[in-house]
Parts: sequence; C-alpha cells; structure tokens
Amino acid sequence: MFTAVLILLIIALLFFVVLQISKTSDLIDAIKKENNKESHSKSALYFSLIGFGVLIYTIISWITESKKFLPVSASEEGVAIDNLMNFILVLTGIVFILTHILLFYFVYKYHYRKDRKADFYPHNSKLEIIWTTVPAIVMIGIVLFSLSSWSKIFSKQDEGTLAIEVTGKQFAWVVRYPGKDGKLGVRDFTLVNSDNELGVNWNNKNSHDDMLVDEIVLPVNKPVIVHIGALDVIHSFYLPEFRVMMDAVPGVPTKMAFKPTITTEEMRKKLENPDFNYVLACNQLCGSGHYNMQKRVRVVTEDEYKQWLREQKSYYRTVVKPALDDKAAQDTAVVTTNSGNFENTLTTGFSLVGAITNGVENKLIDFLNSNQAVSKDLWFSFDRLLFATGKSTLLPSSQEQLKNIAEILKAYPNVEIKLGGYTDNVGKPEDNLKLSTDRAKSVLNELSKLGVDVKRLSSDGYGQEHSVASNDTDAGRQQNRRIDIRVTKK
Ligand SMILES: [Cu+2]
Repeated sequence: MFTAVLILLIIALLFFVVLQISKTSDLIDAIKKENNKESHSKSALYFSLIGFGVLIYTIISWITESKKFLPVSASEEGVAIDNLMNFILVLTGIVFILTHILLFYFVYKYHYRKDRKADFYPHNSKLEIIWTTVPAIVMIGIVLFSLSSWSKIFSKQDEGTLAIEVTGKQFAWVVRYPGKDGKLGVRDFTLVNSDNELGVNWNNKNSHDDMLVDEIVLPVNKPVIVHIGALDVIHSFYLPEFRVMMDAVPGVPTKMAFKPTITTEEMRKKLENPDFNYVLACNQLCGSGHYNMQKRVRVVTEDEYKQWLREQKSYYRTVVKPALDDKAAQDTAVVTTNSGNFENTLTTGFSLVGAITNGVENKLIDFLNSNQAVSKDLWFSFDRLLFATGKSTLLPSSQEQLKNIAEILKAYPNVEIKLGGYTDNVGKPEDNLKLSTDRAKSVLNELSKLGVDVKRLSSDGYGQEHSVASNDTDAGRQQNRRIDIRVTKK
C-alpha cells in the first residue's frame, strides 16, 4: 500500500517536472525566436509519453498485485459470477486500453504546427449512429449474460438439501443447524428474552433437535441454503471466497443458496497457506464492534461433516430443558426448603422479590448488617439488570431488582452508594467508557425515580477496565458487562 502511494507520488512529481521542463524549453525557444514548430512537437511528445507511462504502470501493477485478489471461487455460483466479471472486465479493458493509446497518440500526432490548419468537421450522422448502436448492442449482451447468471443463482433458492439459519446481532453471528428432521424450530418474536434471543418456540417439536454451533461446517459439493436474519441493525452475510453476499435485515428474512466446491484443506494447498480458513464476515458497518463480527467456515468431506454433526448437541436438550426442569424443581422446592432464594422482609415492611442467595440484595444487606467498614474496593454486582444492546436503556425485566435495591436504601436511610458501570473489551475503549458511564447514570436515575434521594447516589463509568472475567469467551464478556454497587457511607 505504502509503496503504491509512493510510486503514484513519484509519477505525479515526474509529471510536474516534465511539464516545467517543457514550459521552459518553450520559453527558451521563444526567446531564441527559433522555429516554433519544434518546441510544440516536443511538449506534445512529453505529454503523450506520460500518458503511455501511466497506462503501462496500470497494466504492470494489475499483473504484479493480482496475488492480492480473491482466490479462485470456492462455490459453483461463484464461478458464474467470476465469468461474468471477467467478461465485463476484459471487454471494458480492451476498449479502455485502445481508446487511451489512441488518445495519447493523437495528442502527439495532431499537435499544433504553424504550417497546418485544423479541419472544420461539425457532423456525421453515420458515425453518430455507429457509436450509439455498437455500445447499445454490447450493453444488451452484458445484461443478458448477467440475467442468466442471476437466474442460475436464484432459481436454486429452494433446492438446498441442507438448510441452516444464520442471524446477525451486534456483534456476532448466531448459527442454527436443524437436527435429524432437517427442519428448524419455528421462531416467534414475542418469545424473545435474554434466555432466548432468537425467540425459538420450544413447544414446537422441530426445535428440540436444533443445534447452535460455534462454526459453520459445510459438506463439499452439497447445496446449502442459508436463511439470514438480524436481531438489531442491518448486517450483511458475506463469504468472499464463495462470492456470496446477502444483507441480514431485522424483520425481513432473506436467503441465499450456494454449493461449496473446494474444501478448506484443498484451498490451503491451493494457496500454499496451511493457516487459511474461510470466514463469514459482516459487510455492513453495523457499530463499534463490526470488525470483530466473524465466524469460521469449514468446508469438509461428506464423512467429516457427518462426524462433526454427530458431535453437536441439541441446544434444547442440553441447555433449555435442564434449565426448565431446574426451574420447575426450584419452584416446588421453595415451598419446602427455600433453597436458592434469598428472602428478606425489610424494616419498612417491604419483602424482596426474586432475590437469590448470594445475589446483590443478599450481599448488600449482609454488608449493611455487619461491622465491616466501608471500603473502596468492595463492590457488589447487580445480577438481574438488562440493557438494550449497545445502549443505556434498561429493559423492563430489570425493574424487580432495581425496586429491591431502592427499598433496601429506604430501609437504611443513612447509607450512601456509588454505582460503577463496566463493559467488555469489544469495540473502542472510548465508546465503552461512554456506554458504561451512561448505563451507571441510567441506573442512578431509575433508583431516584423509585424514591431514593439523589444526594445519596453517585455514579461513574469505568469502560472496559477492572474486568472480573476473561474477555475471551462469551460467558466471560457477559460477566464483564455489569453495573456494580459500592457503599460509600453507612
Ligand atoms: Cu454486522
């Protein structure tokens, strides 16, 4: 990149040097009152030489830089797209080079000379017709070729034997594979919550064997259809090596079918790069973590694919069902043993709602009732606060815990607290700092709305500093996105 800029700069400078020299030589000639014809022919020659120079530079750099272009297409559809692109490029390239050779040659050939005069040639209908019809015919040819490629790609839309679902969100892709039934469970936006971001209807039998996977694995030479969606803003499903790109739009399902033809292993050999991987990237600037929005894609043989598929676990059976059973067990257990729940009735007569053992309410009350002194390093994390992604807006489900905290503060009227906001390390540090500050502030506002004197509250944002877990995993990042509470006076 740097050398390319340097070379362009040198060419530009050379151009000005030549321009200046030709001007001076013109001047000198004029002063000498020599035959003017010579000097004009000289500057015309310089100009046409520069033109050829640039043209040759363009062609050479096109050849030398071609290693940086995309590798051969790894899908059947991509080959059709490449053929179309090459057809257009060769056609326009030939016209471009020919016209420019003529342009610079004519600069030289028809430069001013005292002994000749330009012809007056105002109009030629035949010429006009020719240079309108010829490009029109060529254009129609290109359009027909494009249409045939388009229909080849989009007529296959329902043929895919393997149908997977990819949903974009800030800033990750959620990938869902159907289980043995080959059908994905239905989704319903009214079911969306923090435990079920896709809003999958778990009562729908098709959803029970669906899998949420960490990477997209595709069998080679088998058509696949990807159902594409988004949860928040517009993303774009982009697989450059397969020449696939389709916008992921919230509320508007899109789809794209293609047939991978080159496995990851084969491509590694082709590119002589043992570390090569296909990557699904987002091709829409969707926010501060956009650069991070990628997912590995692996194209494997049929056997490897089946092997991988066997290793994947149904999300419903391994995560959802146990959690539901657990909850059912807990709900019945509450009546008899109270295990897992933190129950407390404050001096004001308010009974805490939904608090859990070791939750923030538990820790805060224990601390207030203890002899432990106020400390700068003693922070308790809220455990049931939810914000809209990337925003400081609290979701309605946060109200229960906020109300508990507000009531605790009312029951301990001398206590003053500070709220600290924190984020994970995704995105720009300055954005994270602002977001954490705004979020801590919005919790403060909420507590004051719930009747706590604002003089007893303060808030600050710390951005991605002071992480409590590793930022390398989803779970860790989730723990780091938090609001903490610290007692400043008791
Ligand atoms: Cu995106």
